[in-house]
Amino acid sequence: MLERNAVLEVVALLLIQGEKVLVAQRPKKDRLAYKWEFPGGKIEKGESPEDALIREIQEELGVSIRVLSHFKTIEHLEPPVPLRLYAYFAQLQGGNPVPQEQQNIQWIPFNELLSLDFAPADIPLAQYLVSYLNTV
Ligand code: 523
Repeated sequence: MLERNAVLEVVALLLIQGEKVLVAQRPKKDRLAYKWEFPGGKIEKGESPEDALIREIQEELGVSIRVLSHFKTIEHLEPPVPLRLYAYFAQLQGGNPVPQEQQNIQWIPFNELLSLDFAPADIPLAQYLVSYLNTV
């Protein structure tokens, strides 16, 4: 049970292939219906962020990943769901992501990323990512 005012700890995947990055659209019944996000989900009790990301991506996209490095932690502390979003670069271990929970996914070119209608916490993350990608 989430405590009042507790901050939800969430992980997000930054998966890059060529000049594209993978994004997912939240399902329609959701509070953030149709918003785009970097795939991931809640860290469970006792789980490391890396393990949470591996588990979430297997559940949501049916693929295993290797976590490479932490990129940024975004604090989006506004109600109704204050959250801390830990974003990691990772690579696929084989296979291609296939949505397991009826969500839409797409590989979007870096230069189109900021035109997506992102969930609030993912907006600054996308901005940091584009800035970073422009320097490498
Ligand atoms: N976000 C978010 N951005 C983002 C993710 C992965 C999650 O803003 N990139 C938010 C959306 C929800 C909360 O974090 O408010 C939890 O994400 P969710 O619902 O994808 O976590 P799951 O998959 O662990 O949740 P269940 O479907 O309930 O298991």
